[in-house]
Amino acid sequence: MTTPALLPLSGRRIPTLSPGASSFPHHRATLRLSEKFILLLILSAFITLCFGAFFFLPDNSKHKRFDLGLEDVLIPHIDSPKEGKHASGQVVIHGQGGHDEHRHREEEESLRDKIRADHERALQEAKEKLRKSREELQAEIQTEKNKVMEDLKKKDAGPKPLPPVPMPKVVGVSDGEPPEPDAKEKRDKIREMMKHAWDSYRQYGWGHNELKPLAKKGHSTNIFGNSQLGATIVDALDTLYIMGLHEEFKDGQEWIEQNLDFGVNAEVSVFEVNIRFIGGLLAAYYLSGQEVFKLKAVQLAEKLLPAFNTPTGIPWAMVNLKSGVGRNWGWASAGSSILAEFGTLHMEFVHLTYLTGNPAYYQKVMHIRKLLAKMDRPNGLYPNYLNPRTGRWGQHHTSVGGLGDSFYEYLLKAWLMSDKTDTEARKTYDDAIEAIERHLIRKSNGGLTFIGEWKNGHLERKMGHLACFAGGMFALGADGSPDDKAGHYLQLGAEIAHTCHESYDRTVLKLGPEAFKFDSGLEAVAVRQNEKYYILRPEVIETYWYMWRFTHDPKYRQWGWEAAQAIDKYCRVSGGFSGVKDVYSSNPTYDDVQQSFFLAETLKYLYLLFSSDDLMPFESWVFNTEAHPLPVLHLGNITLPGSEPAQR
Ligand code: DMJ
Repeated sequence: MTTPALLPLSGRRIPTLSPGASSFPHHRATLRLSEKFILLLILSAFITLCFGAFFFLPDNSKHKRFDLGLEDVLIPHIDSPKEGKHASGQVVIHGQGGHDEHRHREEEESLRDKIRADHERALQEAKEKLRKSREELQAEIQTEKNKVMEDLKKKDAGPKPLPPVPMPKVVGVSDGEPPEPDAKEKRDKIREMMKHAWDSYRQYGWGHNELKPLAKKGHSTNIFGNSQLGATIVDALDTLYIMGLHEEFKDGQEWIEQNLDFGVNAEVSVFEVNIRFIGGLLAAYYLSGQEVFKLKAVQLAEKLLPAFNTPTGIPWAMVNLKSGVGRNWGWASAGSSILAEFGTLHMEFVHLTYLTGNPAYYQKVMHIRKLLAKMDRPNGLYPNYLNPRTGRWGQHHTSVGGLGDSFYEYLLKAWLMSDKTDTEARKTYDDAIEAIERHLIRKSNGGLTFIGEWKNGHLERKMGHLACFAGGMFALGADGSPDDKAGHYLQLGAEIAHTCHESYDRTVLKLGPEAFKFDSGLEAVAVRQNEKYYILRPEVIETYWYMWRFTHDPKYRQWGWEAAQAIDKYCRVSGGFSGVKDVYSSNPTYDDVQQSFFLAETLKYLYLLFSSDDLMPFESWVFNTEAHPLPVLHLGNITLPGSEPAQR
């Protein structure tokens, strides 16, 4: 019998199997690689089964009596300390009486029969497979392929349709035109700044995450991984909506409908993606009622869930949107997750459960809260680092600025967003703030109240721009604070606002530095070169807005206007707005980045500062940490799936 060396298959030529090497009836059949692979699989399954049979035998002591020639392998050696326990077990078995002997023999018999039967069945199955014709095998492969295609299609079709849920009462989405002509004029100017930022991004960076306003091209940072997810579009949507820039909003919506795809191979920051994308999409949904935003938010949220697959349930800082593999920042204390990152998910995740009926989101964030509640807190403070593998704190650093900030903010806002029913969140916030006041908040020699940073039992007399948001937080939390301390917290908010304003006022550009000191005769000024930059951050203006809403003291509008003018004067370029590297220099250089939060937060807070209070009132809306408004959920009337007490 001659066997052609090669037969053409699908345009490729591959060698045949040697006929003498197998019981394959169609000796001359040529096998494709996939078929060979199946055969190999079958054979290896068969071999595995043979070996597996031995390994699954119930007790080592019984194996000894099998005439399989494997005693030496299966019976532990007496001199092995790890296996000494098994050896002593053997002695006990050998010491049994005749009845036991008989029983053992029977068991062995039946076990041997079982193995024999298994072998025969496997052999039979293997033979049947091998007997199949090439066509049959091809048909099987095709069926498998079809199944895979079907699964893929199902995946592409996106999540199952979401259950209908009542839209929370959306009030205060009004024009908010202020009665004062001066405020109206200023508000128009802020809207014009937003137009310039948006149009520049539209022209030069469309679809990229951010914009390089000097180079006039797209920009991105590692928080978005290697992706083009249009972060600026998503972050800016609700600001556009609130400002009545509806054409621009529609443009953004269209881009999202046609281009926003989260199945990309990009390792993103769970925190940043949550606050900017999920927060932004949810806010756009609640404001406009357009389903696409809700669907996209849910699709993205599903991609973030694998980040919670850690030994403790404390999520990784980063997750790959495609593979679901998570990890932490290399710089974070011995592989730790960060308080302000895993502690800033609650608002969005509660809304996700509300909108999808899927309890997973709510349960994930409640698990984090419960875990934290059980932990010891040095001096009542929450350290910024927590190891997701061990569940232990990393370095004992505490801060209300970067790494800690929005954890405290979300405790307060969880309570507000639940229509003040989540009293556990409120209590946790109150306790945390009490410890912060005791250990971190001080008055400088010049009478400026500041929030320092706690580092291993030592207070660093330095405050970050990021910590300036806390003025607004204290004011927002004043009502409802324990021991009738509402006045105290409103005052504390005012003092922080004043200090942060000083940090702006003591610079050449009237823009605040990234961090400022209260040490060695210094008051609210930056010392190190790498702390002198301003990157279009919102926190100081955010505090002005909250203070304005609670006090209507005109100085807050005045301070906000000073900041707006400085931004327009020193950060505006023909291609958008840029951060500056040194606020103490009259001739600053640009960092050439238009941050997405400039459109999401800085300009939105400025606009609201010059609007009337009936636009987005606090009774109905709570702003997430990226200034995306989410409606208050009247949880007195709603039960979130997963929040019900466990059934007995
Ligand atoms: C924003 O992305 C959010 O406010 C976050 O909580 C921290 N700060 C940046 C802007 O400064």
